[in-house]
Amino acid sequence: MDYYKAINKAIMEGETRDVVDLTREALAQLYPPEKILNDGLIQGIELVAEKFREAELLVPEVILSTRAVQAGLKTIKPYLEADVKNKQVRVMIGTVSGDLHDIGKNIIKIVVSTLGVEIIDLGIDVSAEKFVQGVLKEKPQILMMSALLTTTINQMKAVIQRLEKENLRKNLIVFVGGAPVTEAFAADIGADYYTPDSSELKEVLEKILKKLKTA
Ligand code: B12
Repeated sequence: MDYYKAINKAIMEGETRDVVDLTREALAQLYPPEKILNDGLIQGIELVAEKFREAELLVPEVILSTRAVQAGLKTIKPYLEADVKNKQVRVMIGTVSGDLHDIGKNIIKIVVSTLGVEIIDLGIDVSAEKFVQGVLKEKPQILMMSALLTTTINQMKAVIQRLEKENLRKNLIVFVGGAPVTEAFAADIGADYYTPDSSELKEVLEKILKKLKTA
């Protein structure tokens, strides 16, 4: 049985129970957790995104697929926990104000957690004020913002401007991402890094963590 394809299919059909069962079975049969995440879960929701774009799936179906993939992510998470320890590094993450999309953010969160850092998740629809208060309170070294709507990506700029105003920007490394975000946009709003997906993010972050450790 091709577990990856079976997980893809179960996500597309919005079958939460099947996604969880197939993920557990694949884990029990010692399929690599990273491959289950990438080729099973991420690939599955990307296929849903494609079908939604082509109007082959409707919002209620997408919501079922969202539930299914989130349950799969929850199942796989403990198997991706880090063996390296970078607990002295704190990463804060959130989806910007007006935006409720969190599948990508949650994937990023899981991948980042495999590097052993501490993660503080502010959730979805996070206002600039809430980001600023979060940074003040938790003092993360890294801030990650996600946005999926062309109408909400400008919130990232608003957050960066607020951080600058409060004098919190200088010692903070800011990552931005999400489907409508581009390298040029990230540079334009004054973010430090943009990566299109989680695998590239992991590489960039590994380098940053090394630097932070020696600093
Ligand atoms: C699932 C989905 C929903 C779900 C969200 C459920 C949830 N809990 O997230 C529901 C049904 C609720 C929804 C609602 C809406 N959605 Co919607 N949605 C999608 C859909 C189909 C998939 C998004 C997704 O999860 N992709 C899979 C994940 C894995 O990919 P990702 O999020 O891009 O994340 C990856 C990268 O971008 C990156 N990344 C993400 N964040 C970050 C952060 C950092 C720091 C980094 C480095 C990287 C990074 O890494 C991730 C992993 O590889 C997209 C279609 C699409 N093609 O993207 C539309 C889409 C984003 N939605 C859209 C719209 C318009 C809406 C609605 C306004 C209503 C509607 N008409 O559908 C509402 C808005 C609600 C709101 N206020 O936010 C549009 C946006 C258009 C635009 N140009 O702005 C899209 C593109 C669909 C379309 N073509 O019309 N949506």
